[in-house]
Amino acid sequence: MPVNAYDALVPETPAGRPCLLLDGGDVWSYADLDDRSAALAGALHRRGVVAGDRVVVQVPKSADAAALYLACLRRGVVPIPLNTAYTPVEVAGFVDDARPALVVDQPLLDELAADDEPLAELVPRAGTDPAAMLYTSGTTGRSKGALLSVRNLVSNARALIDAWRFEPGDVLVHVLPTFHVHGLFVALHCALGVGAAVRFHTRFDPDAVVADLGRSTVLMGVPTHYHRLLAHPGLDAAACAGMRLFTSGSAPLPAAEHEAFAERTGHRIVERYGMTETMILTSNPYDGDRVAGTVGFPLPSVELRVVDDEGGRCAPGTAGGVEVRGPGVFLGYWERPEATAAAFAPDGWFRTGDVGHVDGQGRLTLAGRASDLIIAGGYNVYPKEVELVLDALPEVAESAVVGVPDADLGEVVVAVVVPAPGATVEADAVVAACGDLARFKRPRRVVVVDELPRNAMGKVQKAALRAALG
Ligand code: MCA
Ligand code: AMP
Repeated sequence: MPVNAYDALVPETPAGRPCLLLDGGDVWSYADLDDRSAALAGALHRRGVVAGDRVVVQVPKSADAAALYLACLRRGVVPIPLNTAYTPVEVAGFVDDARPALVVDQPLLDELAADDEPLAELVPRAGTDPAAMLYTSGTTGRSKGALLSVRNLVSNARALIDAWRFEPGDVLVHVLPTFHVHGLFVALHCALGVGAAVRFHTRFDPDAVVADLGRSTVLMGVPTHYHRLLAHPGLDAAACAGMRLFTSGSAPLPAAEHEAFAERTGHRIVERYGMTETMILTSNPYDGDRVAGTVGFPLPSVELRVVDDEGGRCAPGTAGGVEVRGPGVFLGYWERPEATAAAFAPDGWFRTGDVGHVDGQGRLTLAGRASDLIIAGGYNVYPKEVELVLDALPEVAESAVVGVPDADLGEVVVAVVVPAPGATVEADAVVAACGDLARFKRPRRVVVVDELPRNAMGKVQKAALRAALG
């Protein structure tokens, strides 16, 4: 049955109801957001962008940026939001790969938003049509466009609104970037889907967030946010008086921080687990025990299994690869049939690349990842991408990039480098050589060694490096 994602995700809401409460004090009502997204829909149309076209968007978080996302949904256009930290070289790579009809930066967004011929029509799409494309490296190193369908977005929004009891009276503190599933879909869809208000912070400022908690009901964050809030002297039960829900995800929330937060505020954070390719998969319960260090139960429509290396099911308590099925699982990687095929088991289950175990009740605990992906502050860094840059330096014989535990960011990027014969490696030069990579990917520390630890097969032992550096 034809459906329009905007129509399905942002149901009719009393026009004057506040929607986006902005940093500077401005308020956009639901009618304002509807009008601006219709204006941007008109602007896209007049630039010849049609349903199914891809549009790359790299703009700072703003109300206009949110309206542009919704404008794309209205037109059936596939937005490709990019991290604002990506360098021009990285962006050029994505544009090359995606062949978008339009690349929107801030000047172009300003121009589009000034266009004043709204187009209110909502273009019908099939549930299986792509609604958005997000670059992610999945379980391997190379960035791929994950195609998420209209059904992926809509079904996950409904599941989360239900699981987390969203209602029109909610006020969501939105501190996440709007170029990832977490901030763009999970947070926005839950709030807009019920006509709730969104305190739209353009950056994460602990002072501003603590000040908002007294007049809000929900906060969604990554563990780094909670770590920084715990360092704020103003965080206590009184500051959270109106709050009903805190959620965490994108990276593991240390159990000690979950407990510390409960002690300080009286709130147990609901930790949940998801992935770009699958949307949100599991959540600790709204009612019932929220167990620190676990990511809870599969959402009602999600099937989850833990398998060993041969694909056999693991018994409860035994760790293995986490595989899933359900309406949130993506369509596949843009123009990468082999990578798409490799991401699924022969019987169609999606291989998350995460390692974990379930208990007798079906509650999932993650134990790590099968790959050596680094997650720093909720941003993914693929060691290979950084190693390729370092290995190209004349003074470097070889390198290994690992994630080393860090209280604030969870992990930080550390480069271990073996100098070429007779050469000297300067840490600053190594970091400077990464200038075409986004800053969050650049090594925070460079360690020079004579040789890398290897196993009998000659493979670099990253676990040994992490243990030695942690
Ligand atoms: C900023 N910097 C970082 C990171 N963020 N370095 C490493 N890792 C990071 N994540 C660096 C900047 O390059 C800069 O370095 C310095 O920190 C300060 O920059 P600033 O922008 O002020 O940073 P911040 O505001 O303190 O940012 C920290 C942050 C941010 C708020 C935690 O990283 C963030 O918003 N993370 C959330 C990511 C997220 O939403 N992930 C969801 C994806 P220099 O000083 O050298 O210039 S996962 C997902 O969507 C799935 C579905 C899921 O499960 O949710
Ligand atoms: P991304 O590919 O950016 O969507 O990141 C998804 C990955 O983040 C997952 O495959 C997990 O490894 C990790 N992740 C998300 N939520 C959690 C969580 N609550 N605990 C541990 N890891 C998580």
